[in-house]
Amino acid sequence: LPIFTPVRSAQVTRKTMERQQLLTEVEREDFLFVYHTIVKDLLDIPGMEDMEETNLWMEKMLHYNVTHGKQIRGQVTAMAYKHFALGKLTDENIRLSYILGWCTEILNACLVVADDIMDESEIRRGRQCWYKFNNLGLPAINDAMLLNKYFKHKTYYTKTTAVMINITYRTLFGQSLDTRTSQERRLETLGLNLNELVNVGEFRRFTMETYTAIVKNKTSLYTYYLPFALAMTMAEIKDPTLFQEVRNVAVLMGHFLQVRDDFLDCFGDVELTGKIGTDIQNCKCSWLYLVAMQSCSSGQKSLLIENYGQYETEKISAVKNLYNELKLEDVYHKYEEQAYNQICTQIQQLSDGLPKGVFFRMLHAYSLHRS
Ligand code: GPP
Ligand code: MG
Ligand code: MG
Ligand code: MG
Repeated sequence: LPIFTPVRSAQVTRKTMERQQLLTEVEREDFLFVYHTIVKDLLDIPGMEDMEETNLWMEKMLHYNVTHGKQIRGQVTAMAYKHFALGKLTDENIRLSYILGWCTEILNACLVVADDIMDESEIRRGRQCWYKFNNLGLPAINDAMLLNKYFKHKTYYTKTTAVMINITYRTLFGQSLDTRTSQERRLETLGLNLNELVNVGEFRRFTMETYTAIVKNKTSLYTYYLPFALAMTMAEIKDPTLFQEVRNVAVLMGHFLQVRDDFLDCFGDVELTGKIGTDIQNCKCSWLYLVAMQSCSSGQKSLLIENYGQYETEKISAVKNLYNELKLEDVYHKYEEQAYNQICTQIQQLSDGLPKGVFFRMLHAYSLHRS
């Protein structure tokens, strides 16, 4: 198994993060070159010559939101395709796999722009969140356009499109559960009941079970399953058990990533994560909160309930102080080590046809950043 160094917020430097690469430098240049050609295709639409200014605007919007991440999902799509393509690996197919990779990146850009609005965040990737000074643009529609333009005559067109739509759908559902769980908790502390207000079925409480459902849907599937599923679909892999194996390990890896994301929301260094946490004031069903509730005394529990989900600085600090008292940093590092080992074992046990090395590299590529 690869040697594991737990991620300690204070110890991780930019250098160690930059060492985690997926595609080689030359491949990354080609990957970026493909980005510029597809942006041109997306914006040079016949009959829209009168929209030149808006086209430039859209180009700027895409550049700001799509290219500034670590591009892990996109690169993994391309790497996984290389593994699965075998005899079908041509320059043209590599280029097409890069386009599919950019589809995952455009989807991610769309999701994080929306997520930052929902979470009232200020900073993403070390820069102002896009919504702070701008309208949204239409990134999701771009995926459909790209797939149609480049893949419409391919035998795998319908299936790749279905994978894209299906996973986007699951992510929206996960995000819906994420935001409603918070709203419901907030109202509960005010003595109100969202159930009665909007007349829908029973809401799910703040439990680890709810957390697992949120994370599987909002994070794991689009981050870890989608890139592999797209690559496998393009390579026309048919065996459903292979897709299921990838899905199972993706769910574990996504859970691990989101727990770390929740931990860093409170304990992370803004310089390294590129974002400022908002989970406490947003009343998020965060891993830290659930663990705190499980391990605190009844006095601490009332303090936590009184102060969680509110914007006053003193209340946020009260929650952070309690997290410190409960030594949640240590609890997290224990979890991290155990979960990491479990994931490594699962990857080792994958069928021989699956690219274990790509899974390991993806696992290590997310050291601090999530996007
Ligand atoms: C992240 O949770 C979840 C997503 C980025 C998926 C968003 C999906 C939508 C349908 C909008 P998070 O809010 O903890 O992430 P971060 O910490 O990066 O803001
Ligand atoms: Mg969110
Ligand atoms: Mg967020
Ligand atoms: Mg977060």
